[in-house]
Amino acid sequence: MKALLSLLALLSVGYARAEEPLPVTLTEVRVDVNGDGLPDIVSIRMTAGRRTNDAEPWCGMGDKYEGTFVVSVNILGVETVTELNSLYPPRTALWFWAAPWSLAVSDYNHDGLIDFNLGQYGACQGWIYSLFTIERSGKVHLLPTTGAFGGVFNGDRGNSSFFPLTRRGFRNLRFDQTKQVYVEEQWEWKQQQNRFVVAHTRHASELDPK
Ligand SMILES: [Ca+2]
Ligand SMILES: [Ca+2]
Repeated sequence: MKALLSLLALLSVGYARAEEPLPVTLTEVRVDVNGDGLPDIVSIRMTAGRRTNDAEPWCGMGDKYEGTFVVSVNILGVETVTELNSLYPPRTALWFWAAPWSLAVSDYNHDGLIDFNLGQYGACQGWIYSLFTIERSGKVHLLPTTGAFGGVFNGDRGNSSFFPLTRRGFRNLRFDQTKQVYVEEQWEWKQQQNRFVVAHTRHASELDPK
């Protein structure tokens, strides 16, 4: 009996769990989006797809949601929904870790509108974070960068990462595989180019792994 249970447990790994009713809310944050002083609700939801425990041995293995996602912005009971997948460069699918997480909301480009970021697998050394902004109406747009896949490569490997703000943008830490050092990047928003660019870099040699 014990052997049978072990076999069943083994077989269940890598298969979709029991279906959860859609949409599934992955995370939700209260933040004032339209500047009226009242908190609004920003949610990330999966509208189609599955929850799966990926047992393949790679840096993206684990319990995750994979499929089609939206961001919902609820302002005084009025909901605006923006599809997320189409805001990304073409990919096979988006996925997010199933474990509880917080959406990193901040004003990364200092224009007074709330922004947030979402991470997707980049490499074992980090995830690629795309930045998005929320109009006062609740509509969401991508804030492109000059980085890989129009995002920011960061040593974090979570669904969303809090980038420390700087005077003109935000700070990011990534691992340079070629030079085997951590690099600190200062990202700034360039209005004329309509994207974030790296304004300064610094090798964070004191953080070199030894
Ligand atoms: Ca509000
Ligand atoms: Ca902003």
